[in-house]
Amino acid sequence: MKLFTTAKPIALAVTVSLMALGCSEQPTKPTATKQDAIDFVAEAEATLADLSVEVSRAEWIYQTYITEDTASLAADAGESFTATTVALAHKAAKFDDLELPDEVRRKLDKLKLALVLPSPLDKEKNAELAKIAADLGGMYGKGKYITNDGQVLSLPEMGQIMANSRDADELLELWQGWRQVSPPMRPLYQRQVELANQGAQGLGFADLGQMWRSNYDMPADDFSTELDRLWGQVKPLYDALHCHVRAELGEHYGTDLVPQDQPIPAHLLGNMWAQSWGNIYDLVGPENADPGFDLTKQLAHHQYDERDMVKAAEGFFTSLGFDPLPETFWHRSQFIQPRDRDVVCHASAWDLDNKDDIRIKMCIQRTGEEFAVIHHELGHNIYQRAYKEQPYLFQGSANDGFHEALGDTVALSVTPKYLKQMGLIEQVPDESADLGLLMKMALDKVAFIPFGLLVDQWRWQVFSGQITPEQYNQAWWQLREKYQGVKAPIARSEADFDPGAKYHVPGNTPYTRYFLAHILQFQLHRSLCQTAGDSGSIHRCSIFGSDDAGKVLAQGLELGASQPWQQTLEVMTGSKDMDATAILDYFAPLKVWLDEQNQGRQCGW
Ligand code: X8Z
Ligand code: ZN
Repeated sequence: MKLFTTAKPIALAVTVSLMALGCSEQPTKPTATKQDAIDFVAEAEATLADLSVEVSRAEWIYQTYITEDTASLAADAGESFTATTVALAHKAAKFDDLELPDEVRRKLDKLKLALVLPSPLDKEKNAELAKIAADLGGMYGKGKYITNDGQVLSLPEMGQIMANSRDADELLELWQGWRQVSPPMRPLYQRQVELANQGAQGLGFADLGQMWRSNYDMPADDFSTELDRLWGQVKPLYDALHCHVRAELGEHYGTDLVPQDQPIPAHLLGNMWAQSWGNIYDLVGPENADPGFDLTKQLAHHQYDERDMVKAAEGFFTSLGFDPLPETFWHRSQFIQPRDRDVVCHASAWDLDNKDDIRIKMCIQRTGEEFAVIHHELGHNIYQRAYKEQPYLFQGSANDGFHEALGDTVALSVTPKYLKQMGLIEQVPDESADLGLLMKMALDKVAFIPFGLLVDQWRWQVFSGQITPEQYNQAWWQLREKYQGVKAPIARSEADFDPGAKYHVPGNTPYTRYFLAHILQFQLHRSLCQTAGDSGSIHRCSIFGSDDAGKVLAQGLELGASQPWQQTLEVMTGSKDMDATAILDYFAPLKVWLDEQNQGRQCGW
């Protein structure tokens, strides 16, 4: 493994060539050359590649074994990685006015945007930020709730109860219980915002939100406009789904609990965050269109354990021509929640050495929902391996929405036809069940879209100061109501910090990527189905076993972040624009049905 003496030779290289310019009496600001920039980028990439391996290892150990010691090691590794990256990003500014080859310019831009939480150029503040980030992650990971009758529940256990219970009191208790995890995060979060904003400003951004929005190969403001456009395309479908779901919940729980002219109480939607609603299918699905199988039950019936579920998902990717996962994946991944220690259960996919040491970390539940999450995570690993030959600064997805979309795109092909091929169900349901299947999918995917949008609407406003710390919680609920039409089931106050009860806030993972992924996955699915030669309706198509679809996918994935995402999207779909018409096509039959059902109902909130 190469070891570079980091910043020093880089600075020297620049200075030497500047002196060679030999300005006489009037010492002018020395200028860097194109070759300096090329050398600088090469060294920066080598340095960061090495450091990133250390940081990943420390983070992996921390997240799979949370203790004070591992927290400290993770914070130390994060601290040095951030310090080095920030120093390099500042140095990159030297080349701002130089005309450079596109590849070098793109790498310099990527370097400036490499950190989610940039620290100021100050040793103490950098250490403080690294510690806060590690602590916040640990607070979430260690979170548990002791029920009124004394049971100690982990988050996955609470998730299972939220999915299956139809007892409003029990749901409320867990909803409220889990949210006790986050009030202690509030002062840390506030300080973290201050520090990371200073870091972003040091790099020339107005605030951290503007920095996050600048990573989409278009001006940050245009990106916001693009999000509004895409949401505008989907909103009528979401509104129709919301109207129907609220009406059915009103039938089940009574209209006192679910008033028909107000947002839906957040504890009744089958999910801790009311972000996807597939678990309440039994309450809202159409009559006479039942798909006739329940994947969770089928997995149990066929005695699939966690590893079998991962193997099956791997099989989908290999059917497209991707290599099997390496042996180390099976030894080093975490599939099952360890009982003897705290871990971060939230699913994630890792690439420890920027080459072949890919892994997932999950606390897999044996459910259909988790089967989809496994495909999602393997999608990350397959993507990581596909771009591993790219230079370090291009080892990433076209934009972060693509990374989140790949596994989901594949999972859209987990159709009944495919499940039958796999031997997981005995019979493909009749076409009359399509409406039921579409409803289940809409509850998972369409319901998610406004949530996918609002998390960063909140964060961006927090970063810009438009939302002050005194308004953190109320602003969160205003956005939840505005976008999702979902409300807190009990009064909340600024003693609460409900955004902190969602993994990605203490975990500092940008969230707009999931909004994009929910648009992109349908767009990719529609186009790959055409490539695979499936001319039937898009919701029945499966690309399983299609070499042609696999080749197109691989072609796009291998490009990594080496070119603007618009060009990669064109390689994969023939279009340069993100477009929500595919999701509308997919759900068109359901939309007709929803509109019929909603006739005479009062919609909106
Ligand atoms: O966090 C995730 C993945 C890991 S990248 C499991 N997702 C978001 C969430 O759970 O909130 C996938 C969908 C949205
Ligand atoms: Zn993901």
